[in-house]
Amino acid sequence: MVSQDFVVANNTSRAADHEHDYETLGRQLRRRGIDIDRIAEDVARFRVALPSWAVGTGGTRFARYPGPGEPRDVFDKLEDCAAIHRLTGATDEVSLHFPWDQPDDLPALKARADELGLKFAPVNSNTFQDQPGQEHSYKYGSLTHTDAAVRAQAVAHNLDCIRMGKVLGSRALTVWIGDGANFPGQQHTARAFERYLESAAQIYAALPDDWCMLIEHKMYEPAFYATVIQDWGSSLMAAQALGPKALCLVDLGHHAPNVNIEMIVARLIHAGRLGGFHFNDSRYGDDDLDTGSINPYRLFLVFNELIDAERRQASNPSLAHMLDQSHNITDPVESLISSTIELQRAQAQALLVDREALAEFQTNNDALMASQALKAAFITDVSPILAKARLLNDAAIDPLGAYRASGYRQACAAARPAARGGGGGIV
Ligand code: PSV
Ligand code: MN
Repeated sequence: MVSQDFVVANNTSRAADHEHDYETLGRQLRRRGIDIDRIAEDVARFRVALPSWAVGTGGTRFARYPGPGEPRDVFDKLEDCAAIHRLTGATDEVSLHFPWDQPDDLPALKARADELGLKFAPVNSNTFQDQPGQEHSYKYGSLTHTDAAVRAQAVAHNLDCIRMGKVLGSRALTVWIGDGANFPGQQHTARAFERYLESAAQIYAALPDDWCMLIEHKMYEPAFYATVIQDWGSSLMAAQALGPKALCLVDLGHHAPNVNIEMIVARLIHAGRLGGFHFNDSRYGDDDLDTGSINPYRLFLVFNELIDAERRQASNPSLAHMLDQSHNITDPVESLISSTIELQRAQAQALLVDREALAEFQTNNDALMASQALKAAFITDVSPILAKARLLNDAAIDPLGAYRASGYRQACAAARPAARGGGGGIV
């Protein structure tokens, strides 16, 4: 564990420079009519859930290169998440994936999370893989399979996820299915969607009153010709057919290249059905790269829509922010820290947008100045605000620097002997 005393000591040597930078930026922003403290307080309230599966080294179909001190089970994963939260102050929630994270003793897992100051975000079901001893295979689908017995098994797994999530204090179930077809004609397109709705309705009926169901769409992979819930249109149609507790989850990597994701966000908010995000970044497809590492402007534009909706008091349920990345060549803890910072950066930049000026430029069809209004916010170096927000949460001024100085990874390497070798896939 990275101790609080360590964080405080690490901050001491950086405090004077931070104060100076924060004051300088504060003066600049005051000239733009912005109160820096209010922005820092808003950023300090930002939270994003860590995906349990991302604290282990990821992999591709070709290889996996395990790193030292990888978590061996869900309890180790919680420790890594707690270390990340101690440094960022923004990640006190963990999103579990069942059955990957299924412990023998759920109350013990809950107790450990309480001890570490962690809560449980939406739980994720997995019907895209067969599990040992499972009666029916998901090779040709799960919730949309042509065989009713397979569908029933997939529904039962989702109900089990809800049961486990209730014990852990989670409040939502994320459902992503890999169901689809690799060949034209393989699947009856319309019937497969009807079967999805029928299965999903059984899951929906089992949701506790204060839960919601997050429907995650994905354009392709593992199905390469057509996926049943392939886009936000299918996701929204399903959510609207199921009922008000069904919401759409946007994973940034699940779209065709160049798709305007911020526009999708705006439309889902209009429908009151945006449920949350799986944040990551990509260049080609579902690359699962670190958030903000490829296209930070797009991330900013997504947050711009969120802040705009907040200001308009658009009636959309509160959002579940989650990371969903695969760390193939970096220390996963470092990637998750840096991704959290990038999310807060995008949020801070979006908070700086002069919305009154922007509205006027839009009304007057002044395209150039409207785009400049966004750019002005985006190019502001908000790093001192992010550091201040972390200080408000008793976290680190420089989380990555502090992490490297803490020797956490080396301690994990000693305490967690390698449990497995290479091979594809995620932990
Ligand atoms: C699928 O690509 C996905 O985005 C879903 O959220 C899964 O639950 C997750 O990645 C892990 O495979
Ligand atoms: Mn995802």
